[in-house]
Amino acid sequence: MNRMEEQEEVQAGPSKRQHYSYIILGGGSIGLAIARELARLKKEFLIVDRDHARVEALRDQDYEAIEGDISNGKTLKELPLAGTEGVFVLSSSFSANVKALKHLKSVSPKSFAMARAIDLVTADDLYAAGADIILHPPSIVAEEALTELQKIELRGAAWQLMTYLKSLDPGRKIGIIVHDNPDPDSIAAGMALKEMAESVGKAAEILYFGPIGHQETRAFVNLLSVPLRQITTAQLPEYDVLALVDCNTPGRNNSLPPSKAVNIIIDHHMPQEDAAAVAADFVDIRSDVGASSTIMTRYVQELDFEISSNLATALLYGIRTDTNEFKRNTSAVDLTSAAFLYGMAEQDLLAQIETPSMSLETMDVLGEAIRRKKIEGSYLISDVGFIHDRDTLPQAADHLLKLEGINTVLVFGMTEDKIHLSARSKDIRLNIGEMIQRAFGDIGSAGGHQRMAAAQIPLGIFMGIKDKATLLKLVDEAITRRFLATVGVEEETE
Ligand SMILES: [Mn+2]
Repeated sequence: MNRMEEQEEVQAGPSKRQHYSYIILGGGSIGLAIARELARLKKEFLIVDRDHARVEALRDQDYEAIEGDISNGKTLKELPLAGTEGVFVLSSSFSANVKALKHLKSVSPKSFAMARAIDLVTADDLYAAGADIILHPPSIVAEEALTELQKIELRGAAWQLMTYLKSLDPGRKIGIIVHDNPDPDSIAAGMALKEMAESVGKAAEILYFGPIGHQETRAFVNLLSVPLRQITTAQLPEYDVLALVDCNTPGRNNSLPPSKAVNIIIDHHMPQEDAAAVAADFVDIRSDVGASSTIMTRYVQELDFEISSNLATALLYGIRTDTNEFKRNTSAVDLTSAAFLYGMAEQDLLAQIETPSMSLETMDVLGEAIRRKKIEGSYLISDVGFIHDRDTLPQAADHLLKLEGINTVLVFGMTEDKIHLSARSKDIRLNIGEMIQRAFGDIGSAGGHQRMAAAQIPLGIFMGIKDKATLLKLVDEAITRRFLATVGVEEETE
C-alpha cells in the first residue's frame, strides 16, 4: 500500500465516529486481548495496525480498526485523540512503540499513554519516550484480563487525578462536596481526596449541605474527628475548585445548583440521565465497585500514598457500610481494598462507631416506645406519636426486639405529613419485608427483607383532622389493625 492510500484509510475509519474512549496502537495478540475487554465493558475504541490482513480480520469481528503505521507521526496526528481516556501502545516492535509514544506526546501531550514493554530493561526507554504506565505482557496475559484492565484503569485514573491536583494553582481552594445527608462512604472518600490534595500542597475542605441524620454516621464523624463544614450555596464562591464524591451530577443528591460546573467527579453510581451531563476536568465513575471508598483506596494504593490510621479506618468503614458488610454490590476489588486497609485501621474505634451512644431524642423515642407498647403474642407494636427524626424509629425497634418473648416489632410515628414505620423480626418463618409490603404497600411505600422493613404512608385524608389526640388515635388504630390482620393475629386474644 502506498502512502496516499494509507492516509485515506486513516481518515476514512474514524470519521464514522468522532470520539473514542481508547485507542489501541498495534492490533496483535495483546491488542486483541485488550480490545475484547474494552468491548465487554462497552467502551468505544479504535485499533490502528499497519497490517492489512489483520485490520480486515479485526473488522470481521466487528471492531473498528484502521490501517496505519504507528511509528509515523502523520498517523498519530490524524487520530481522534481529543477526549480519549487512554492510548495503548502495544506493537511487538520496541522501536515502533518508542516512536509512537514520542509522536503521541508531541501531538497530544495530555493523552494518557500505556505502553507495552518487551522486557523490564526497555521499560525505562518507554518512560523516557512519554509512557505514563508500562504494561509488562507476561503479567497481563497471565492474569485475568478483566482485573488487569480494571487495575490499569484505576492506576491511570489515580495518576491523572494526582497530576490534575498538582496542576492547580497553589492559592486555589478545593471544596469537596459529599452528598446531602452524607453517609460514611461519601465522607471517607472525601477525606481521602482531601489528604491527596493536601499532600501536594493544595487546601481542601469537605463540605455538605444536608443534615447528618444517622447516629452511627454522627459517631463516625466525631470519633474520627472528621473536619466537615456545613455550607449553603451562598458560600460556594469561597471555593475555586469543586469536587463531587459519591454523587455525580450537580443538583442530584447534593444541593449544588444544577448549572454549577464542577471540576472533579468520583463516584460508584451510574449517572441517571445521559452521561453528557456529567462533565468535569477529572471524572471517574465506576459502577463495578461497591463503594466510593474502594475507588479512593485503590488510588491510595496505586500512588503508594501513605495514609493515616484515621483515614484507613474511615475508608474501611465506608466500604463495609456501603456494601452492607460485603453482601451488596460487592466486587473482588472491594474485598482486596478492605483487606489492604484492615491492618492499618483502628479496630477499637470501629467498634465504638458501631455502638454509638444514644442521642437524647432517640432515648425519648425509645422511652415512649417502651411505655406505649402493645404486645400480642410474640408481636410488639408501639406508636410513639409525633417525631422529628425518623432515624430514631429503627433504633427503637432494634432495642425492643431484645425483649424476652418478642419475635417481631413494629414501631411507628408521625412527622408533619407522613406516618413512618419501622419493623424488625427474628421469626425465621416470617419475611417481615413482604409482610409490611402486603400490609401497607397499597397506601404508601413499603419494603424490606427477611429481618427488617420500613414504610412511609402519606397522612392524606388524616391531614384534615385538626385535633392532635384524635389524629393520633385514628392513625394508631388504622396501622395496628392493618398490621395484625396481615400477620394473622386477632387483637385482644391473650
Ligand atoms: Mn457510596
